Amino acid sequence: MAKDEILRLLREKGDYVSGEQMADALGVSRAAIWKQVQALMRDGYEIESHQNRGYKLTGIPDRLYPFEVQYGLQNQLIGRKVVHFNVTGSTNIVARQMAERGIDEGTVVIAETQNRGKGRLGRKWVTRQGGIWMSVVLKPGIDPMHAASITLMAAVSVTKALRELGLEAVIKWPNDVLVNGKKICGILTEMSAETDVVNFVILGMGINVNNDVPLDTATTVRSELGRKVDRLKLAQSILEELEEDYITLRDEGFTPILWNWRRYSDTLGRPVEVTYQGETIRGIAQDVDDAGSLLVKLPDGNVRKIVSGDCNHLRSLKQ
Ligand code: BT5
Repeated sequence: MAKDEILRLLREKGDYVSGEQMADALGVSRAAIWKQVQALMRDGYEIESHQNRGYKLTGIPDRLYPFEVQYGLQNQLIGRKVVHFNVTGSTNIVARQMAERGIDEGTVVIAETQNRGKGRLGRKWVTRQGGIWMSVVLKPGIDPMHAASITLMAAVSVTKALRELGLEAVIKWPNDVLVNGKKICGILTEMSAETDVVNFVILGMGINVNNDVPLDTATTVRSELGRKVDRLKLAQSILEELEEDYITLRDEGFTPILWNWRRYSDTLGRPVEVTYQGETIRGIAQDVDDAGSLLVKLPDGNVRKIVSGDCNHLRSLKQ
């Protein structure tokens, strides 16, 4: 796209580039360049124009535009296509519709805000400007029984990216990343499957970054670090961790991911209360198996396998 090409030229030069130079490089007229420069300015880019010297990029908007997300991203697969919305209902729904129409694996759908952000089981996800709300289309070719491993993998990737910022991020089974006991990220994995094979997985991730979140149980990167962070860099770092973990999962299976998951888990070894299909059990979270299910040791010594559910960490089993 001409707009992206202009942006690339301005970025690479880091100084004034004349309209004529850009027009020659892109094989279009100078008037066409000016039109695209104006479009970029409407998108929030700050561009100085000087009669003789041309155009200079002086400011980038705080938006997760596809060009910005892809610029400098080290990935081959995840993020090779990025779709951006200022507002949408839910990035998971948009990504699903695209996947149904056969969009490539690795496509990332990002929204600045969502007005129907989804949690699991019909719950709402609060989405305000300043967070990272994105969904990735994956085609892992795994057994539907193993789809939970994608959720656990993403929790590992997000945790690693948050730790690079200096946060003590930990994982709460199955789909939460916590900092100081509060939820900083939630993951929603949805799939389309036949009996024995997954057609595609939509991996939705919501990360509270510079946004407000009106919940006592939640926190944000900004409030934990006491400063705003570069949302774009964090989004790129999450996508890079995700690519590494996804390739490991595809090539070597879930075991190496599980090792990292155990390392960052805040759930294992703890007394927990797990609600699963209307039933609530208490016990000690013993381990996670190779399908991502939680193994809970009950007070009578039996071990229950929980495929999915809600998990609360308890101080003690008598709590
Ligand atoms: C989740 O569900 O944690 C999955 C959240 C996935 C959100 C992403 S954003 C991009 C993509 N598009 C979507 O529409 N969704 C995905 P669950 O475990 O059911 O947790 C939901 C609960 O978390 C809610 O009932 C609230 O208590 C709490 N919650 C809601 N918004 C939150 C937020 N922004 N931060 C932390 N906690 C939140």
